[in-house]
Amino acid sequence: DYAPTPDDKFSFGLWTVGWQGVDVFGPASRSLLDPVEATYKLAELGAAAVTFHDDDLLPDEGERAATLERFEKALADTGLGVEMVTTNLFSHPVFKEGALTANNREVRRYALSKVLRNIDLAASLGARTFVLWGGREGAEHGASKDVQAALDRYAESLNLLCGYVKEQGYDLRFALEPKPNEPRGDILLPTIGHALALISELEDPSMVGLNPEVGHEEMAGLNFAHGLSQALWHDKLFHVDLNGQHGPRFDQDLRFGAGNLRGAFWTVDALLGSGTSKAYDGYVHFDFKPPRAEAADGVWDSARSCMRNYLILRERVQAFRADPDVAAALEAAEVGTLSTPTLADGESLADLRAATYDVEGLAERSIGMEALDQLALEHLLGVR
Ligand code: 3MF
Ligand code: MG
Ligand code: MG
Ligand code: MG
Repeated sequence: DYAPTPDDKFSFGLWTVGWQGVDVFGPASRSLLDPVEATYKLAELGAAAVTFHDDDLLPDEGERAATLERFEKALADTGLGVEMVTTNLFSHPVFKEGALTANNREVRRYALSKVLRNIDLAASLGARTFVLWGGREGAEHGASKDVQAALDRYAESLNLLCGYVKEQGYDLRFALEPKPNEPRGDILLPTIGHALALISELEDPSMVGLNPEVGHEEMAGLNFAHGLSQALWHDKLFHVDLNGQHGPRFDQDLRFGAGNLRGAFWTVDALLGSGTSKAYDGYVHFDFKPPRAEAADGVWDSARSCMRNYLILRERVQAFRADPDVAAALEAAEVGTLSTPTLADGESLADLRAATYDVEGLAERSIGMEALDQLALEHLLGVR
């Protein structure tokens, strides 16, 4: 019956169900949801963990200790964990022109101090992943940002943060979350590929990976499942933000399964290791926004559906991968053959050049990929 259990490792950002519907054209449409109440409710729905930005849980400095105490009681009462913590470096106007890569040095120092404080909090709550989404790290104007200097500062910050985590002996890794635009006109590290490239330039690349989000890649017209597979190939899929998106437009943050449903099928397939490859074994984290039009009941319907849709899609994907007709179609499409090295053991490039190739025959060969894709579609539609 697609009922989630803690073994499914579903996790929710407290900011998701807590979103009050404030958008560019109007104020809140829903009243404030107490994050501690939300924690109890998410446990009741079947989640295994929650995540939060400092400002989601602890917006009020004066009530910090009391709120943390209530929150830790909720975790103890429900058995929920805190698997990831992140810092809000985008809402306060102090970050209007960037945080870790702001032109203004005082802003950069303040941003770093805010992250350090929350790393301590993350470690004290047992979180193993610290996500950094640089929503304000970017520009609207050409000359306003020296991109290479900004990347120097991004790398500097990450190196300092990794050094701090090691010095403290925390069991914590960083996950960068790419996004192409919104709120800035152009955000730095716009895609999975850009973020991977930056990580390879760090002092200790092993401590930094990715937190890719469905909608962020699809806003740029990219194939999310391919992005996940490449991140897995680099051993960099530290975390994931699942949601839904209808093609290139504003960041919709639909519930998982809404929007690009075929993309969602391949997303689950990629997370499960696409049949034979490296799989993701972290938390299945949802970063969505219950639509502004919904009232409180709709918020919980939306959260419930994220998990239900994941479980339905997981069942469809597993049925697809277990189907003997699919195995035959994969073989006809030579999918498995791609795992064979192009140059054989002991063979030289001279051998390869000296060989003869039936170019016309190869050009005319059948590839059978429409048949394979139709099988996937029929599994997705539930008719097989
Ligand atoms: C914005 C996002 C962010 C990040 C979050 C975690 C508010 O589009 O996706 O959610 O996921 O800041 O770092
Ligand atoms: Mg997002
Ligand atoms: Mg989004
Ligand atoms: Mg996100």
